Amino acid sequence: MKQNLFDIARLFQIKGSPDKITRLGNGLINDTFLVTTLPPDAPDYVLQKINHNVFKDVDLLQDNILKITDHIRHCLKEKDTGDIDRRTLILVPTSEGALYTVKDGQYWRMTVHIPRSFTHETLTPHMAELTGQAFGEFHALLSHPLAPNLKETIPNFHNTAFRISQLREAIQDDPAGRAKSVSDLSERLLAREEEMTLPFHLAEQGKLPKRITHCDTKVNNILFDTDGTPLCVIDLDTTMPGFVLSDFGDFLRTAGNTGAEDEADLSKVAVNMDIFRAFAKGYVASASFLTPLEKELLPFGVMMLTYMQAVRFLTDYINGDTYFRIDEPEHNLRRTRAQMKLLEDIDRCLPEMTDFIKTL
Ligand code: GN1
Ligand code: MG
Repeated sequence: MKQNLFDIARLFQIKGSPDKITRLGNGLINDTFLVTTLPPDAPDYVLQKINHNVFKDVDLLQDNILKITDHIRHCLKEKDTGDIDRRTLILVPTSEGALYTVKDGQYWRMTVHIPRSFTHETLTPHMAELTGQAFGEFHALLSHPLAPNLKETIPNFHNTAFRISQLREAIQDDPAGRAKSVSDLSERLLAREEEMTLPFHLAEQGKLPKRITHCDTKVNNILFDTDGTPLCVIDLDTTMPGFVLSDFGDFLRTAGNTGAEDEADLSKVAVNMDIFRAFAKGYVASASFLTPLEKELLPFGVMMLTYMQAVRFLTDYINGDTYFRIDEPEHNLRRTRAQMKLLEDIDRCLPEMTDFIKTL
């Protein structure tokens, strides 16, 4: 495998020669590796095996990412922000000039590793406020009149009704014979269908706009500088039309949880209101485009994204773990329980979140 990775890395236009290749990050979909190179002053790279089962149209995927990063780079140049090469991803083409390569049926791509950048699983309130600002700016850049037109890399990705229909289908087909053992969980989730599809009805009535959103704003999908300031939004695979409440919610589902996404000890899982307030303050301050309804629905987003993630983890458990990477046999069930515990606490905190948003 190792030798193989070196061969794959050499298919791309890299400077220096690959020295070490190690696993990077903890994404649940793609396999990511850090390629360090020699001589030491040559750039390092991030090599990724794209999950082709999840991303069916890799041309579209890579084309979207190129459009997004080109647009962000262009805007940052205009604003004269400086340090541009650390503020947006740079795709590395193959020696044939392609944005990805296929070897033995596997899809691979590469980006330049951003020097002195780090991911964090937990943030201080100050970091959360700066991250809120950073996501507000990210949305603003992609709401810009010159922003690219992006197509959906995964159709219905954050469509709650679609995710619920996938859960129903899994229960019906029950391919792993697990549906009955988790019927208490699925019943609790299915009972909230109406409530959780609200934004889609508002959009149908023309009341809620779709904008370009990231659709995977987990706290570990943003890179921070050595001093803890946000540098660059990464994992752009699902950047596509959506509701801003999705991105707001998905960030707080992860950074605003006092426990881990897959926490086994449910007593550790709760809403961290300090992180909620800090992130909301930063986000609302920089997301100058928000309509009053979009702003009002931000706390709803925290609830909806946590709900949808519980539905998706439970669906995958019932289907026999075919979608998310698992590290142990009952991992998706553990994740489901942790998300459902968080959802309970979000229900409790929702009035407080709503009141706070009104003060901004
Ligand atoms: C996946 O790839 P990663 O780990 O950043 C998933 C997200 C989920 C997340 C849950 C394409 O994100 O939608 O919210 O896991 N990405 C895809 O941790 O399904
Ligand atoms: Mg990721």
